[in-house]
Amino acid sequence: MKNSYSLFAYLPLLFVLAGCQSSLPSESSRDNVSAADTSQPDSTLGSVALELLAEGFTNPLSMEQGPDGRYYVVDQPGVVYVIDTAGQLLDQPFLDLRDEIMDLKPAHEERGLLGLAFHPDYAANGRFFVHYSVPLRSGAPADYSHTKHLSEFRRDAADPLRADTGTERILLYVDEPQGNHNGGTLTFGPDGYLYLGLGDGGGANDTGTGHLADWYERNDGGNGQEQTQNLLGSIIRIDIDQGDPYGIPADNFLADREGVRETYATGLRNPYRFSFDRGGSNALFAADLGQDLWEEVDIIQSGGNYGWNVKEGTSCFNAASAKQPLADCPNQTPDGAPLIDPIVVLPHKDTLGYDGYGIAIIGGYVYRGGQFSELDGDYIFGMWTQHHDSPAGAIYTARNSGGGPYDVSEVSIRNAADRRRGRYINAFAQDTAGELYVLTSETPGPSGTTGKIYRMVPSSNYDYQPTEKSAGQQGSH
Ligand SMILES: [Ca+2]
Ligand SMILES: [Ca+2]
Ligand SMILES: [Ca+2]
Repeated sequence: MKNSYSLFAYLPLLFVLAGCQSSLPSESSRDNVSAADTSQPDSTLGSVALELLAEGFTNPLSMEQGPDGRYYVVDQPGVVYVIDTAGQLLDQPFLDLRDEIMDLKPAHEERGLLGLAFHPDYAANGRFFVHYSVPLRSGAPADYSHTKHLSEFRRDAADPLRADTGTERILLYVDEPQGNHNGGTLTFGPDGYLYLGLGDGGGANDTGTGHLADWYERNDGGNGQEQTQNLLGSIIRIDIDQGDPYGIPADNFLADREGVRETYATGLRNPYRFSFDRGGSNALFAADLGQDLWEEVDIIQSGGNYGWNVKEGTSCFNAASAKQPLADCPNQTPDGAPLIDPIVVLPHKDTLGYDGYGIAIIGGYVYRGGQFSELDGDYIFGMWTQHHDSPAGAIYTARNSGGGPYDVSEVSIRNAADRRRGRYINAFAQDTAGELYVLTSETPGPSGTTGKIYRMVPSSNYDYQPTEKSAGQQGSH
């Protein structure tokens, strides 16, 4: 994840704040973004408390409930832990890749073990997939940072609570120019294909070492837009039931373009967490981390282009001076592909006079569980924190109000006098019943043992607090 340096080194000023209604600034309002709608939501979303599921992790980044009912927790340093159906965290890890994973920095680190996905038929075939960071492989450009593996493993034949590390099959190597923007999510879609999010290569502005030129000459760089030479800046999709080492779905939009055939959607900066709606039309919701000004949520369509580094949110990104957007920019590629705007755009605290939301948007899930009927169909997501050096993650809902930007409200967490204090929100998880979990730590990097996982449960003393901002309030920064 974590938003290590990308978010930090490059968004250091963005912290943030509270929920309220989000509003996408239009192109015409860009020069006066503080006029965007920050009115308060009229909302009583339900009562939410956080109930501790398990603790003692370092920096939990994802959790999957297996077909056996157990929870499998991905801890960034390289371990997958098991929580049994009684809620007991088992001593024996399911998988331990710490010897393979590169040395991680104790703070602000986006590398490590980043994602886990069970094959849809895992109960029968024991196949699962992970995505993790290793030292730069031989043959990669010498000035690059590291290499990532997308690997398949199998469950141990004799002990179903342990992986057989001898079964590793590396399906894909991704050489990363910089240490940040590693994406991370690995998940199966309703189509049975495996999806993986890849960042733009890191650094800042989508420029510098390893950032290729694209069609948009006004901004340097452009792995997000470049679609011929590497997979960076994309969500990819592969068929792990065909081919060697995998097959390419015939309708991948670049399926005939050697070298980038895996591409499913492009124009992304760092799609760290994304998920499919298990209901509705099974839409793919991805939170794409912003740089200095805007965080966003996109609904990802096959072949879609989400704008980076032409746009950050709906703003015209300026790679030469990232905090000063350009006055105008294209809304489509030269081939006529539209640059698709987000469904949610949230400002950083210091963004152009806004009283913003936070550092690093954390993608979650469309709520389809049974505990909070009023949240059914809402997209639940978070902000990692508001200030880089202090844990203050927040949870939000985005509701489709019928076309246009979704309405965003903050979920007030009761049981703790610490509604937005004390936790970095690293990720969310969803169990097989559709209920949601929040994965947290109290330090910004992969060190210590403050990692905790909470289940979102109803609270009897719920008190919804929509926002700390008032309409029209402006930052003084
Ligand atoms: Ca360019
Ligand atoms: Ca690309
Ligand atoms: Ca975008």
